[in-house]
Amino acid sequence: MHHESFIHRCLELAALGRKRTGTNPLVGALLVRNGLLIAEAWHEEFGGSHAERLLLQNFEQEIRSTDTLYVNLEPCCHEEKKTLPCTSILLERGVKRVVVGMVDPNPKVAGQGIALLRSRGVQVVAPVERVPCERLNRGFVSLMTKARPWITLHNARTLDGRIANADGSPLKITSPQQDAWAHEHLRAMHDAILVGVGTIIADDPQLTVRLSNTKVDQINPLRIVLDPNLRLPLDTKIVTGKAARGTVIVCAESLDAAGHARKALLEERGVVVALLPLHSDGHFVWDALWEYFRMPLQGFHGIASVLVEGGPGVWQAFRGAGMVDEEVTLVGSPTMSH
Ligand code: AOF
Ligand code: ZN
Repeated sequence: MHHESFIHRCLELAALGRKRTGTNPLVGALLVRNGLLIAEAWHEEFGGSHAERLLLQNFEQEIRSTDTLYVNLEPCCHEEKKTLPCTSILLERGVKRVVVGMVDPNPKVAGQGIALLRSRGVQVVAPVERVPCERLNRGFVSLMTKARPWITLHNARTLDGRIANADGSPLKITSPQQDAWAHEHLRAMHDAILVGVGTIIADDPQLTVRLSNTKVDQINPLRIVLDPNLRLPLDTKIVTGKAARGTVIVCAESLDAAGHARKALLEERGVVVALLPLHSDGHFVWDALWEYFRMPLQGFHGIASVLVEGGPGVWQAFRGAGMVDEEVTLVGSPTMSH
């Protein structure tokens, strides 16, 4: 049996749902008969059918007792959902063998899906390739276990540790190759990119996925700007033109009258301006922020992963709050020609 390679195929399928499943997990499922793949499906979007249900709905033939269903996440068994639990359709259709990548961290499932199937005579092998399964669904796992998205810090420095010129002006640190890598492996892999307003004022970045040569997601991450006093200039790239529709500016709920006027101007362009509580130390109340980003917003059904791109004040705030799951530093040699 090649359980591992079939689970890896589930993960490839599951990844097709990236940026479409919101706060739901990325799930792929397949059916194997006599060692051959005969059907596959994935959870395509938030609110759509779960992967294993979709697979069985589209596969009209009778299931044989020797067929094996593979799925990277434990089938759900909880009743109070939008749809019937997947364990029901597996049992109804007579699936007798199931291979599962990882236990569902959702406390409403948490092993009970597997236990139910076993109690009904289904042979369940689990977990298989748990580590890559948890890695793919790190956003969903984080939402379920920490009530916040997975957070990656992304920064760049020179070999000698500089992040800006001596006068504070921006310094182009990374090479075009490093930029393309970051677009493909960091920006395209996260639901949202977050920066402080200082980074927008200094660099006027676009915060989109565009430099990669290889096939990447067509959906750009949501752009989030932390801007307590709403200082954001109206002529920056992230709020002009089409980009505005994918941008959320987070500012303090205690905004003054001038701030409210700017907020109205931004909203006219399609930007969402979120008013959220601030602590006395000037940082946002993180729980309130993460709660806000669980909601449907600008085409996303909640945010499961965030790439924090800068600048130093924002990095420090995230480190200080213990909210860094992964940190990627690109080391560049800006004195060399690229
Ligand atoms: C998915 N897609 O393929 C699987 C999921 O809100 P609902 O009714 O869609 O249920 C979501 C829960 O179902 C989710 O938290 C997870 O525990 C379980 N499995 N969810 O969105 C899927 N298999
Ligand atoms: Zn399900």
